[in-house]
Amino acid sequence: MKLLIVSPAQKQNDGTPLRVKKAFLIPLSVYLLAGLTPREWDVRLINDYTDDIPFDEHFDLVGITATTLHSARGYEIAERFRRRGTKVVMGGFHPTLFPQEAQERCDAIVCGEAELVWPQVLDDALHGRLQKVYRADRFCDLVDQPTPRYDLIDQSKYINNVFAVEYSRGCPYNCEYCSVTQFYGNKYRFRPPSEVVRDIRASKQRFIGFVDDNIAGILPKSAELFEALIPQKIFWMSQVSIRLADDERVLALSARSGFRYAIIGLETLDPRNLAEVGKKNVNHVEEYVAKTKLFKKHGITVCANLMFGFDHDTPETFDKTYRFLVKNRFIPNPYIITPYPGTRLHERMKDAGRVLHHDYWKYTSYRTVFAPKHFTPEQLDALFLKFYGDSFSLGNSLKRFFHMLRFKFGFGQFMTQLALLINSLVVRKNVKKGILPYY
Ligand code: B12
Ligand code: SF4
Repeated sequence: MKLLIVSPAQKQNDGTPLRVKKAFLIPLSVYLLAGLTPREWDVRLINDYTDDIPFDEHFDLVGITATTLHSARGYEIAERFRRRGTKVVMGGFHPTLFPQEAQERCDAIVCGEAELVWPQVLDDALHGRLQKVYRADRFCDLVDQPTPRYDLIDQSKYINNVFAVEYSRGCPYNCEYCSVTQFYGNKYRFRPPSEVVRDIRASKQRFIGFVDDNIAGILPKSAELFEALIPQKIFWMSQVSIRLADDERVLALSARSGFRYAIIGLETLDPRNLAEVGKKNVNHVEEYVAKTKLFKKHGITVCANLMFGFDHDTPETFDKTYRFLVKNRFIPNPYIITPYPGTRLHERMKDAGRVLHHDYWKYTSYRTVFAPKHFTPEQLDALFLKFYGDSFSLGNSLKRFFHMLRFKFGFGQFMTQLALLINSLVVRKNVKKGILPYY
């Protein structure tokens, strides 16, 4: 029995899928799905960004993972396989949060996590009785997870050999624009640290990228993981909330366990925006500088996730944020706020007639898809791109490189900063070309 699992690429402006020699990060879902598949299946994994899709080969089942941005390309792939009679199942955030559309374009969809339903899907496919919708009736308990099939990764296809590993699922917060709590509900779950360590060892890598939304949502649980990571002598990165700095002991522990790159959702410098999107219980603007300094003090580089286009943003917001960013030497990760289907933001925008279109392949978070309050969509796009380009100027990238070396100097720190500098140069090139900086 032959199974193909595909992670689709984003589409470019001309509608064709983006092709690159090397992608940034390894998509964990496909490797985990392969790990969940019984060994009697012959599994082939394709990252559409870097690999050609074997449309002419025979497969007993094709699985496609899709977030909203990737859904249109996912449907194209589904259609090509279905035309030759191959059954296609789609899973992931988009079919879960917007099942109507995916149901029409695939033979089956999986709503929610694969763990509890995937064996059934495979068995049904084998016996020719695939159902239209599979929905897990509860969340899995994240214990006894199989190791993702890291052995199937072709490292030559990635810019960074940062292997994706997961500790937690979900988030204790529920911001208006975010799909995470819609997908995972209010449950914030953790894997046993021993199983995380098992996966890290299986990856045989020293650079690990946790794909958690917030690796420090409950500090004592984070501390358990960090303790277990210390003997592994790895370097790692993750998204994390600024609240990790509330307990410097745990923050220091994270640094000892190899935490080198923290992606923190600062989002905005305007507290009114935070209130509007339900994030004021997580972020307090007046403490951004002091709290992030604590991260740096422990040798952790801070990448600031920022969003533009909130209802209180004006053109001046870009200048103010740029000055703040340069002064504090944060690596920026800017987005335009985007009403992804299934989120509360989408409902609010739709009710107000502010959603401009439903071409989801354009929902990149790098272009405006709704009517902003104090900009025209074109103006917001233009200011955003200028902000992006300016933030990643060569001068700013070099300043950030030297800045962190002042906080802590050592071989590990030097190599981290060098890798970040190289990444910055690639991002800069991508933004200039008008394509998504990360994929
Ligand atoms: C890591 C990550 C990234 C990384 C890595 C991407 C990569 N190559 O994998 C980077 C930083 C590059 C990234 C970028 C972006 N991301 Co991102 N990312 C994530 C994050 C934090 C984790 C993804 C992950 O690996 N999870 C672990 C795996 C195991 O979970 P999973 O993929 O959901 O798979 C499970 C189920 O969904 C299901 N499943 C999934 N696929 C399939 C397929 C089949 C056949 C079946 C049966 C089941 C199944 O089973 C799996 C196991 O239970 C998620 C948030 C999240 N918690 O998922 C956001 C998330 C997916 N990203 C999001 C977005 C919007 C983006 C960006 C567009 C920009 C942005 N605003 O961040 C870009 C697009 C990049 C691009 N060009 O492709 C949104 C998507 C929203 C939506 N509704 O589509 C999310 C949900 C974040 C959010 N807060 O809303 N991202
Ligand atoms: S804190 Fe982050 S992951 Fe959690 S709901 Fe808000 S945006 Fe989503």
